[in-house]
Amino acid sequence: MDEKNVLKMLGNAIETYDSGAAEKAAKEAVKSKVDPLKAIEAGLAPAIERVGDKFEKMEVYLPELMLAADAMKSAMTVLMPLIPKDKKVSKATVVIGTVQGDIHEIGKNIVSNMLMANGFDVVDLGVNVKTSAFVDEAKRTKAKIIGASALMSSTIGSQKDIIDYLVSLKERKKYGLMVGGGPTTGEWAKEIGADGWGEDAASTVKLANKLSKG
Ligand code: B12
Repeated sequence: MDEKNVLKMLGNAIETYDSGAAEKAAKEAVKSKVDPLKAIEAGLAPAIERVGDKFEKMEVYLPELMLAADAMKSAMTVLMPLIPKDKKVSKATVVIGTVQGDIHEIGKNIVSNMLMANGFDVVDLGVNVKTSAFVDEAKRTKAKIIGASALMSSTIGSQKDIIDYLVSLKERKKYGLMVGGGPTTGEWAKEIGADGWGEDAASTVKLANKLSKG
């Protein structure tokens, strides 16, 4: 199957909330040699965002959103392990997680995988991570970079909390802080004093490369 049709098949599976079809489409992507990251970012991600838009307009409800997320996971289970891991010496350790009060993990997981694939050691704290846990774990693992994901306007403030906490400990300069997730922007990152914003997995890798050198 050509790439365009594979991407369409992936998107359709998400928009019809069909986990079985999503897994099948992901296997088709592998068979057709579509780059796994492209399959995720150009096939699956735009589709789940379209479902999110329908949810916002109340054209679909939470159960559909959850089924779409499940379908996304089924496809990602096939695709994620195929992102090749870079076995070179670790560039730096990155502590990453989704902030307190927020359980969205799909984007954070994509970013984690891409960082690993590009030679970073990643400590993924999961979702609903306390502000202090980001910092404690960064200290424990001697991380150079902290990454905080937030998907809701009600939780992006926790990204600033991490920075304020580091400032209060007089440890702000020890870490490069990068933020990302749906409602965040480059302006937001600047406003809260973060060291950068990652719009997607590829730009996050570039940003992490820069921060690991700084
Ligand atoms: C899937 C989804 C869910 C799933 C999550 C499943 C899971 N395991 O993650 C479920 C169904 C559980 C869910 C629940 C809820 N959701 Co929801 N959800 C979404 C949806 C549709 C897609 C999010 C997603 O995965 N996008 C795809 C990924 C690939 O994109 P991404 O996360 O932005 O990540 C990319 C970049 O941002 C960046 N990035 C991400 N993280 C990081 C981190 C760093 C450090 C960096 C540098 C970069 C980076 O790289 C990623 C790869 O490209 C969005 C809609 C949307 N348009 O975002 C709503 C959305 C985020 N949800 C929303 C809401 C309201 C909720 C609920 C409150 C609903 C409810 N009434 O219960 C709950 C939240 C519960 C909670 N406490 O967290 C709203 C938030 C509104 C707002 N602005 O505040 C949205 C925007 C939907 C909407 N339009 O109304 N949701």
